[in-house]
Order: sequence, then C-alpha cells, then structure tokens
Amino acid sequence: MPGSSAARGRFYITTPIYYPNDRLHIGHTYTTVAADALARYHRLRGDDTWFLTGTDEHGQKIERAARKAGKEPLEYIDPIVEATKELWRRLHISYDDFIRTTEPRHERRVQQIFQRLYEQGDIYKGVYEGLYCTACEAYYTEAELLDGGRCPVHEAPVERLQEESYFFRLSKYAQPLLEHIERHPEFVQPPSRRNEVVAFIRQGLQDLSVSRTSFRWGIPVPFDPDHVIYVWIDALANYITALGWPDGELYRRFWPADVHLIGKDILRFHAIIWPALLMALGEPLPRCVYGHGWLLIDGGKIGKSRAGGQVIDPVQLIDKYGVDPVRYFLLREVPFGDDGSYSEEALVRRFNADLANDLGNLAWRTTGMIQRFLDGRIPEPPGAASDGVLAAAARATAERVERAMAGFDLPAALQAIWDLIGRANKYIDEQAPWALRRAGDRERLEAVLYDVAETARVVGVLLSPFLVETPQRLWSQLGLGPEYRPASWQQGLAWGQLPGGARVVRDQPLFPRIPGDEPARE
Ligand code: ME8
Repeated sequence: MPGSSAARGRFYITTPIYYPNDRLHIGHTYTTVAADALARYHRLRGDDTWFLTGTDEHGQKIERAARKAGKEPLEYIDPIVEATKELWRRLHISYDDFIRTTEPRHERRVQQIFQRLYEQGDIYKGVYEGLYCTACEAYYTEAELLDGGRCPVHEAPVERLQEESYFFRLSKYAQPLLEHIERHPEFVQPPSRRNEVVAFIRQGLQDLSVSRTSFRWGIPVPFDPDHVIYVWIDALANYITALGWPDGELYRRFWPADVHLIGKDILRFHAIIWPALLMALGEPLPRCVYGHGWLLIDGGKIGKSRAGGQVIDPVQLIDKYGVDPVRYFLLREVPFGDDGSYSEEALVRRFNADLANDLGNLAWRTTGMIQRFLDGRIPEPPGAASDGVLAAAARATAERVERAMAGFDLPAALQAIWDLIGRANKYIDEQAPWALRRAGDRERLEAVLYDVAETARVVGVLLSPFLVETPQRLWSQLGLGPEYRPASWQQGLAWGQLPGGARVVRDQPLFPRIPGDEPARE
C-alpha cells in the first residue's frame, strides 16, 4: 500500500454463519458490524485481510421452518439469504466472501472431512440416546437442563431421541485442548469465557454424535447416505471450506484465522468442538475465539422468534437514523465482551451526546470560525507557531486506538477517539480564537484554527474503520474534496497534511440533533 512503510501483516476474521430460518435482527448485526470494523482497520493498516461471513442452511430447524411455511428448504431460505445480503449492503459490510453451506464447494469438502476422520478412526459408528433441543441443534445432559427438563438457551422442553449415529472421538482431545489453552491464553477471549471453557473441559468430554437419521435436510455421510452430517460439524467447517481447504490458495494464505468473532451462546462449539476437529485433521488452530456478550431487550436475549418479544429490524433503524449512527451505537454502547441493553432511547442519547454535540460541534465550530475569521480558507500549517498540544494528543490517541484494536476492544477504541474530540473542543475554549482575533494576534489565531481543523481530519482517519459515511463528510467540510482518502492508517495519521488555502464547506451539521432526547416519531 503506498505510503505505508510498516511491515504488512495478515488478518483473517470470521463471523458466525447465521441461520436463515428467519430475518436477522440487531444481535446478528452487532457481531457483523464489529467484525467489519476490525476488517476495515486491518485493511487500512495494509494487512492482507480476509473477512468471511455467510449462512448456515442445513438442519432440522431450517427444515421445520420451511415446512411450516409450506415450502422446500431452499425455496424458503433463498429470500432470507437475499435479505441478509441486502442488510449487509445497507450497513456497508465489507466482507470478502459470503459462504452458504448449501453450496457445492462447501458440501464436497465437508464430506471429505467426514470421510477422512472416519478412515483414520476419529469417527466411528454407535447408538445415541439423549435429550435434544431442536432450536440449538444440540443434545444436553440432565445436569445442563433447567427445571422441568428445559433447554438452558431457549427455555423450551427438550426431546428424548434415540438414533444410530456416528460419533467423533471428542474425549480424546480433552487433554490436548487443555494444554493448548494453557500455552495460548489468548486462544479464548475474554478471560471470563476462557475460564468457562476450561471448567467445562475439566469435567471430561464425551464423544460427540455427529450424524442424524431423523431428518434429511443436511449433507449426506458419503459412505452411509441414510445419515446426514450433524449441522454443527457442517457449519464449523465453513471457516476452512470457504478458503478451499485442504490445498486452496486462500487456505494457504489465510489459515489459521486470527479471530472467530462469535456470541457467547456458541462458545463451546467454537472453543471445544472446532479446535478438536482441527486437531484431528492435523490443521493449525485459530489464534483466537472471541465470545462477545448479548444485546438484551428488557433483560432478555433478543430472539428471532421469541414469542411476544420485540424483534428489532436493523433496516428500519438505518432508515430512521442513518447507517453511521446505528454502527456507532452498536460499537460504542456495550463494553465489548459484556452483556448490554439495547434500546432506541439509548441510541438517540448516543446520537445527541456523542455524534451531534461532540463530533458534530467540533466540525461546525471549526468551519464556522475559519469562515468568519479567515475568509473560509484553511490557514497554512503553522510550524513553530503551534504549541503542539493537539498534535501530541492525536499521536497518543492513535496509540490508544491501536492497543484497543489489538485486544478487539472496539468501545475502548471509540472512547479514545472521543477523548480526542473532547480535547479539541476544550482547546478551542481555552485558546478562545475569538479573543485572539480581537487582539489582532493573527499568527496564533491561524495556528490554533489549523491545529483544530487538522485534529478533525485525523479524527476522520481514526473513525474510518468504524463509520462509513462520516469520515468523507467531515473531510469535505474541511475542504479536502470528495476524492480524499488516506492511503493507509499510518500515512493518514501523519500530522500536518491538511493543505493550507483549501476552502471549507459549511453546508449542514454532520448530525442534526434529534429533538427531545427521545425516539423520533415516525
Ligand atoms: O448460532 N446479542 O446462528 P444464529 C448479541 N448458525 N449477539 C447476538 C444476539 C444477541 N442478542 N443474537 C444473535 C448460529 N447474535 C449458528 C452459527 S457458526 C459456525 C454457526 C449473534 O443465527 C451472535 O454472534 O443463531 C450469535 O453467536 C449469533 O448471532 C447466533 O446466530
């Protein structure tokens, strides 16, 4: 990448592949927007980056949803997958590949994985009897169930199933997994999730049933087509089938993944079953499985089909507030890793306090003063006339953001950027350009306004991984023109690039305040 001298890294990030049994909601949007911000950040830094998302289309849950709608599975799924892609388009999700598990490129390789594990003895045939939750596509032990034999995730009754089944020798991998987690403490994050995974493995792992005969909608076991492959084996494999495992060019380039970003609901699948499968295949393990918390509404997890529960349609939120306010709210509101509440009121509060007041005002005041005091032209870079305060603050902020991003802590990165915005607003108050003007101190006036405007430009660069329209709008107000794009993160952050003489454009505030601090009326 031109302008970047830093050594290039490599970055492969994935989201879960979502079930297209119903339209996606704000919870799926949360994970995907977070992954997008991380992918954009690494791309901007010049890292060779791959961002994978997709849909998980097999299994009984999908088969039942389709049947209920009187449709064939694919006929039922296709429009939901299209709506999913449309949602990602509206949010400017910059994925490099979208995998559907019904694609031949995936099905063929899942069969190849199953075959190989069978031939080497890691998969064997037996009989399974257990308590099964269809919504989770998972068996539970008695101890894991809620009172009354109900699923701990969906709180609905589980079913007793008995079937001939193939099993994966998960038990064999308990010890190697524990050793791996010990040697690589960053493998499961955040640390609270690591403790949960370690405690679970220490109880001992049972072999896992990995085929089903009770329904047909799945990938057939290649050597025994009465069985379909368990949907979680099918689904987890997407992270390598999409790269062309075992010998595709992308596979060699990007595996192992740097991070599988997921919700904590599917942590055990990703931090236990998936690495055990990879160990059995002799493939390297992902560097990190990051299990973030849940967005809650009124204290409950948002469900696609929670009876009576509210399901928030992200498209409506984008229509009402714009794409960047929605992205910003999701990335900023909840400490990453923790659970947090979603509400439209909170979104409006963030909009008014952070976007309209802090960021919007910085741009509005800066361009306003340049207009009034300097005939609308950016002054020349001040050199020694600058006190260097904002340049130093900007440099320190970039370092804070980089540290936060290395730990996947997106809210902390945004907090750092907002501290810089706050510092610049305070600097305007302290330096009082209007007083410098009255005193006729032209040199200081120009130096102060240059530094504030340059800080706003840098804020645009820092925000580029997170927001998709605002940086350009901010830069155009500073007279940079619609074509301006920093060549890279490093190049964009170099201080003093705002060209003197450019004419500021003061058309409208970036984020007009929403009246009343309450949800706007339709
Ligand atoms: O589990 N808060 O798909 P899924 C935060 N197909 N994140 C949420 C959320 C909420 N309230 N609700 C959903 C599956 N998510 C499998 C995955 S991967 C090989 C197979 C996000 O459609 C979060 O990332 O049920 C969660 O893990 C995922 O959506 C579950 O999506």
